[in-house]
Amino acid sequence: MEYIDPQQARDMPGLRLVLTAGVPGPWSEAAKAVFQVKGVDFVPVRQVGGQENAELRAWTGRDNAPIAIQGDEPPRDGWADILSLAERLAPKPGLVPEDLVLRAQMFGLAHLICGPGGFAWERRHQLFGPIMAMGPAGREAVGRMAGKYAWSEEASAAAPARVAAILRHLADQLSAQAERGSPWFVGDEMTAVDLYWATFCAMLEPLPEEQCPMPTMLRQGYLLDDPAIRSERDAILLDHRDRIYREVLPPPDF
Ligand SMILES: N[C@@H](CCC(=O)N[C@@H](CS)C(=O)NCC(=O)O)C(=O)O
Repeated sequence: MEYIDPQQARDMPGLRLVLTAGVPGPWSEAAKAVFQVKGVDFVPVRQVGGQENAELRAWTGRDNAPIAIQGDEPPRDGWADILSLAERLAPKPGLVPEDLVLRAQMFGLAHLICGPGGFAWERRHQLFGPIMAMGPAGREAVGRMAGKYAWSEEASAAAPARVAAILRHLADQLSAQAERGSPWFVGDEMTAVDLYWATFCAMLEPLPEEQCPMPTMLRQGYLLDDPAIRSERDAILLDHRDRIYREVLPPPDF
């Protein structure tokens, strides 16, 4: 992916998408996926994970990723706001169900994957635990992010049980759907939550190295290898991710 700097992107027209450069960050990959599926072009803008990102902050008032900036509109940095923007820019294919029961279900599941207290949020709390415990070197590496995302030792200790519960709920949902003959998380068509799971599944088990080369340290950190959390039920979650990357999404490019 060819990134441009915030300073340069600021005055460009159209959609600019700020992404964490050099890592397949699930939130960034998810935002990209939504626009890619809809065929909406964007200018990729560089965010450097865990750093100050002063130029970005001067432009958008934010320093993390993803952020979608359409023309002169206010920057959007939440997954749901980014999805709404994508739906407006390209209504087809729709990724948000018309049916209200399905829509509520879709946003609920997406929140369990992407939102505060969700799968990736809790995985991040878990992942930062041993790094913060390393002392000054660890704090140097992730201290800024730990502060930004409300990490604490308590949050880190509570995370495994929360991660496990969410994974079981997502697996239950896919199993129930399979029983009623649908290969999607909700209803009978692909929605945003299918893309979110495909991209966020990296924090359960990254895609194989051939498909998604990434630094070994990051791969080890993303992999959830706690036997108390892993379960044979993960297979349905991994299969779903694999199918989305086989049939819908290009391999991550970061
Ligand atoms: N606000 C986003 C969440 C974004 C987020 O958590 N971004 C993290 C991904 S680890 C990030 O940018 N981390 C790098 C940093 O903060 O520098 C949403 O609700 O969709």
